Amino acid sequence: MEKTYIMLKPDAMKRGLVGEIISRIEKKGYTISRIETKVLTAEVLKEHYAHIADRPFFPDLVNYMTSGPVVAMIVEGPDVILGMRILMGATKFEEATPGTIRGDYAYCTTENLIHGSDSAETAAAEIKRFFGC
Ligand code: IDP
Ligand code: MG
Repeated sequence: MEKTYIMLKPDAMKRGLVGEIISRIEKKGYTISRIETKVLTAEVLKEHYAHIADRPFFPDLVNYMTSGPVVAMIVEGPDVILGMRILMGATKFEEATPGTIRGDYAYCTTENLIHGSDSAETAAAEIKRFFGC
């Protein structure tokens, strides 16, 4: 069984969409094996988002991601890494199709509600970073 790291971003909490998003994950048939709210630091975000730390939008991303608590999860299921990326929808809001979480609820690219690991390597590293296992 594969595992991935999923994080509901601060806008999901502020907009009252946590239940709706978790419900979609459950209805898909995946199992949430760990779940915790966390307040992230700029330091951990520099590590988590190292691949985009030099982009002009990075300071706005850190402000947004530290603006309130996130819901951190380990989600399990067959091919769950790819399956969750499909359920989430594309990064850019204008490319996220209706029926996906971002396509239905995100109206800009920075505040796009949900994070999901994009490969087996990042899933393992992110689960270790946020859950220490
Ligand atoms: P992902 O979350 O779909 O894996 P990444 O490229 O890893 O996308 O980017 C991480 C996060 O950085 C995105 O989810 C989004 O919040 C933000 N982001 C990415 N690209 C842009 C952009 O072009 N403008 C503004 N924010 C962006
Ligand atoms: Mg990513």
